[in-house]
Amino acid sequence: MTGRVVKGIGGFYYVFDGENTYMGKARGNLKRNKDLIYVGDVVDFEIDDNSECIINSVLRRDNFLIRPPASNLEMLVLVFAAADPEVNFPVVDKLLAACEAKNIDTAICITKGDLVSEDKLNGYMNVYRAIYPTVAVNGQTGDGIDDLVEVISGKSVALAGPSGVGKSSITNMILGYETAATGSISDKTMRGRHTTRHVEIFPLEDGTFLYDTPGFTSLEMPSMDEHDIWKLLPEFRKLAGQCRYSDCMHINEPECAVKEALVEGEIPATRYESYLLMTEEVKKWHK
Ligand SMILES: Nc1nc2c(ncn2[C@@H]2O[C@H](COP(=O)(O)OP(=O)(O)OP(=O)(O)O)[C@@H](O)[C@H]2O)c(=O)[nH]1
Ligand SMILES: [Mg+2]
Ligand SMILES: [Zn+2]
Repeated sequence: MTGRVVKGIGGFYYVFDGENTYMGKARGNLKRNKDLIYVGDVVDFEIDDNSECIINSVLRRDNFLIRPPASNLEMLVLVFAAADPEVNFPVVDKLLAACEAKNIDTAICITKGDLVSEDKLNGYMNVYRAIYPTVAVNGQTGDGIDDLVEVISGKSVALAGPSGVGKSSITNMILGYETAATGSISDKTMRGRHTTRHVEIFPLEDGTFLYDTPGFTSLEMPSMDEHDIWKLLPEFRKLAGQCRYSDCMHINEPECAVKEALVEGEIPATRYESYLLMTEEVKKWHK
């Protein structure tokens, strides 16, 4: 049988075959390396006498991220809050860069607009709206959720971002009445815990596979050439070839189109600062 791994906890996996979800384990040869199965993997499995699944092999893993740990993503929605917690742009921009490196489409979802002025919320939206689909959603009232659903509909899409920004609230909101049946979210509420500890995929009626993922506070840059980092920022990439030097890193060079765009306000200061931090971090790796 063929199915999709929708959850994995301590060596147990949940596999969804389009109709039912089976709990079980992976074959010994797969288990030896505990990172060998990702939530999101399409797997070949069989059912044993106890109605438990045994995963035989991974059939498809088009892509994967280490943080959040998930595979076969068509889109990642970077969720961050306008306040509580305060936005950490370097972390946001690093995850966006990681998706660029892996060719995973991204969208931006900003929550908790109710906690800040309209100007402040718009300021956050303006950092990203020129480069990625950008929506504002209230995870408590559901305002804006339709805009998000429009962006993600039919895709394998992960909600990812810092802890406490409202990823699970949004997941609940999109699931609607189905939420109770899924168990894990109501479990969490019953225990009074609000932190998601495992990636979980919720298959929706319209073919969307919605991944709720645990929050994180930091991210490491992948090992890569420092000269290539600017290519992971779409608004920098757009200016390729317009600097005086063809190998311009957009830091200290004269007649740099990126720095001109920064001065003009076409490139947001936070994005440029994130770029400098990413470059510094990668340089440190190489020392
Ligand atoms: N004021 C306000 N609160 C919100 C909004 N969205 C979510 N919250 C609240 O923020 C808190 C955290 O929400 P969660 O959905 O658990 O956040 P999460 O991103 O899943 O967090 P982790 O699982 O730890 O990564 C909850 O108390 C929510 O009710 C919003 O738009 N406005
Ligand atoms: Mg959560
Ligand atoms: Zn330049």
